[in-house]
Amino acid sequence: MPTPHLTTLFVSDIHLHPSRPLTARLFGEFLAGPAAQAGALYILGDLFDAWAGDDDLGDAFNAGVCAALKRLAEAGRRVFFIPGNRDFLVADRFAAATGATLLADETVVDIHGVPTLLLHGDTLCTDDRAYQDFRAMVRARAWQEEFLAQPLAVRRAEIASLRERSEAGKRVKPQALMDVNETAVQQAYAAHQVTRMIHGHTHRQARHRHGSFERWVLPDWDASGGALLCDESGCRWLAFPTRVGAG
Ligand code: LP5
Ligand code: MN
Repeated sequence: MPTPHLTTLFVSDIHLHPSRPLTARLFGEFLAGPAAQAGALYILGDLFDAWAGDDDLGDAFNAGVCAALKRLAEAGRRVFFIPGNRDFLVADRFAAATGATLLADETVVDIHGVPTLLLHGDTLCTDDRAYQDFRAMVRARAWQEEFLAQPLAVRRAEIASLRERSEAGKRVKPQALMDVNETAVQQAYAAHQVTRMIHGHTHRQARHRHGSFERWVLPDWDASGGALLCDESGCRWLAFPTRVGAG
């Protein structure tokens, strides 16, 4: 058994949405169970299916998720959030509602003695030029100010259309194009001077090892969910007993 409060948990790609109540329930159970036993929880992006801006907190489903995170933070667990490509519009009101500390896209954290690069993972997928061009556009401050100036309903409709377009695109984009680019991975290790990184986004759960380098890819929660648990002795997968299925 890991020592309570001396463990660190990592999750990503939970894609919470009211249409997937079983995933939301599993996440609630995860917060009340394993996360409540850990010292810290890092959410590495795509907690939500999509986040239209912090006025999305007015939505009862979103508010419920944020309140559950806040309970964890108020119980003394540190909660950290790195934005994903679905929820990079989270800002100060989200941080206040959850008690989470927002971290930069690529952040190095000392995880039980090992400097570890934490990131969503989309920046490593450099072969997907259409996505990287799109990312550069929507991550620009001016674009975001213009987008957020629109009514919430308009933003939600645009996002719904974009989500459909994204899912259709993923059905025809070659699988290799949507995975990480190995050169980008090596550059990230070098730029941040680390030998370990943890990310999500590709939904290809794995532990990749190259010599002394280690890259953990977190699972998404669309099928079964899961988390990575790290402590003094290293990292290992935390699987969940129940499958989410299509829920
Ligand atoms: O998210 P996922 O896993 O399906 O796919 C990603 C990439 N897709 C995206 C788009 C998101 O899914 C949509 C949700 C965004 C919510 C953020 C809110 C603010 C933005 C709102 C803008 C209107 O990130 C997908 C990758 C895939 O990962 C694998 O890595 O391939 O990339 C794309 O789908 C991008 C397309 O290839 C290019 C799209 C160009 C669209 C330009 C028009 C934008 C305006 C549309 C308004 C209706
Ligand atoms: Mn993602």
